[in-house]
Amino acid sequence: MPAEHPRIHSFAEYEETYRRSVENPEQFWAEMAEPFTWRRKWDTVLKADLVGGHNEWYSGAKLNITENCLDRHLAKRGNKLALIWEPNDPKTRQIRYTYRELHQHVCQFANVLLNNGVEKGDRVCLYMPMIPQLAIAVLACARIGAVHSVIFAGFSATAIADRVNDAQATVVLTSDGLNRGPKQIPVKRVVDEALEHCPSVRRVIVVEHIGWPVHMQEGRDVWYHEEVKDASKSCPAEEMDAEDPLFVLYTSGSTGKPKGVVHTTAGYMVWADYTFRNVFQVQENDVYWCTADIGWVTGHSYLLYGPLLSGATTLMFEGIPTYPDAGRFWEVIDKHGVNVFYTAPTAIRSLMATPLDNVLSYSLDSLRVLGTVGEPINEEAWYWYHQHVGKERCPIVDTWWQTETGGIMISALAGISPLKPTHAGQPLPGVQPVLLTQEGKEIEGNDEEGYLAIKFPWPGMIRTTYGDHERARQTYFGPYPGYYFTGDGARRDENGLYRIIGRVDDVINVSGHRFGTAEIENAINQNANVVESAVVGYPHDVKGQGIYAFVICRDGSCNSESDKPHVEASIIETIVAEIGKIAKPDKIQIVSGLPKTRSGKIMRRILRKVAEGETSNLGDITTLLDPGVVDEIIKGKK
Ligand code: 6R9
Repeated sequence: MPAEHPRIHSFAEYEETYRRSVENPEQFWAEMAEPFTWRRKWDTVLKADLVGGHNEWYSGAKLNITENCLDRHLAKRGNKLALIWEPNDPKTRQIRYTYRELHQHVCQFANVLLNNGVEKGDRVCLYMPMIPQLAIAVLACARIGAVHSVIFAGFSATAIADRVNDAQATVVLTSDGLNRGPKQIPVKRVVDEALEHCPSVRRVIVVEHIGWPVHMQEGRDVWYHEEVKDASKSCPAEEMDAEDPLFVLYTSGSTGKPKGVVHTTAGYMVWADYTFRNVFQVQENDVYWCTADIGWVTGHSYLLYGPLLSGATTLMFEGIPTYPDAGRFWEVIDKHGVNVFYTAPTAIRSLMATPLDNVLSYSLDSLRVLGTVGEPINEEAWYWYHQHVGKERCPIVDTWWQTETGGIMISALAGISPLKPTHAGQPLPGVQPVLLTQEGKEIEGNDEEGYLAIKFPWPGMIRTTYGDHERARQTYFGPYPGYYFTGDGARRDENGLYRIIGRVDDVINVSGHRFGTAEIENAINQNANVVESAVVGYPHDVKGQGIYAFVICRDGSCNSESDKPHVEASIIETIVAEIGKIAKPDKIQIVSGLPKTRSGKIMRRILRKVAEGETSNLGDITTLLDPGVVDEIIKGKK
């Protein structure tokens, strides 16, 4: 019988635990790691390097994360539900797997991967709808030591190709199509288009999901159901080093090209489990639901790994919050008796905008804990969530973290810590946040604002960016040597609670999804009509931030007002092809020039103010090469 993991039960215990975790981190994290299944224990708990970014946790240990997600639970929880799948269409069949069944499915697909020549260390890309096979495949990769790289199924063929090529993946898993509310999308076709440019891929495994006809390329493509049919339901887990990569997940930064954030095995495991148990305080018989897609980090850590490591029952939802109507989330909560619910502020805001009856017609009696993630939650949305969903009895944990942090960093512990709307709260044990001045000086005391950085390693931290460590070093450890730099600005209130204000770099957060302004500009500049563009974020009621693009057109391509709609539509088409629909700008303004300094730098500060509608206070514009363009831009504001 596995030892049970300790959990924090009271605020006094939190304070004591936090103190211990900071005073003696190595001893603390050794204790927290103890109850897992290890093939071999570590030699060293931590090798820290916040300058070069070469941090290691539990070096020398051997393990397999799936033995900890699955095998470890079989004796006690073999017949407990591990995964509940709720389909897009509420009238179609749900699927439920016990821990024992999930274990068998994972082993079976692990054997399929092995039969198809996948070896330890190979990269496997997954471009899939939110269906059980995606969860199974992620775990199957981990079972055999292949590195999974899930690509959100809204990305375009070009974006897939970029990621597959960067990771040099040999195998891709996809499906015939996907359901998204009332729509069906031919996923395999998108993959086919991408793979024309991906010479490393030699096998595509296709799940039959919506029954659409697909083209199967001879010698490359095989059907999931055919491969699985005769595969054995047992598969010994590959023995992995603590620091062997577990997955790569691409995320946007302030430069043009998305980076492959690499997480490794042992530290990520300990972190996902520790943060899940303590933040959400999930109880043995709870049903837990995280609405994130597995294509994002939240789906990795809090739909799959965290809950399964803790032996919880996790719900996976294929659909969208507004199908068949805007009461779907609440209907699913009542139907499955969901106790803990974790979603994004953008979803809350979009549902708030629909008639209140959508939520009031459900009991929501089962709910005990609510959570949010991905972006700052505004006060109005917080109170609506608290009142109408949580019926003023459920604590809301506002969890701040990033793809790079692997798991939650700053958050209340449900039912334990004080709550303050719009504040993420206090750091979890092991997390040592600081506020820095722009020059990198630590700001002491409370009631202060600054750049959020972390001054000590934690087990779930990013290890590198795939294939290019220098990029990770420069991005995260370069700006302030000795600190991990988050890219976020934050405020510490008079009681030491953190409030995340937003990005301080050129990253826009649209509905909780990150985009680099340079990434969108690169896409726009692919359009034949475009000479140059500049993209900024602006406040948006539902999405948090909207995308505002200022575009200069080539001579002759946009001569009159009547040309504009056509050019704008063509720019949108280019962005959808280069990145995907999720990066569609909300506003495009065609301009004849951009505000630039004499050295040729675009002054985004000015464009941001214009986009925000704050044109009365543009600050100093005398350093501009041509201050005249500013007037024109203000006049043409959308
Ligand atoms: C988990 C995730 C990370 C960025 C992060 C910050 C923003 C996330 C937040 C939040 C305010 C919260 N962010 N959680 N801002 N309050 N509770 O979202 O990862 O996609 O990498 O985004 O999201 O700006 O830097 P990722």
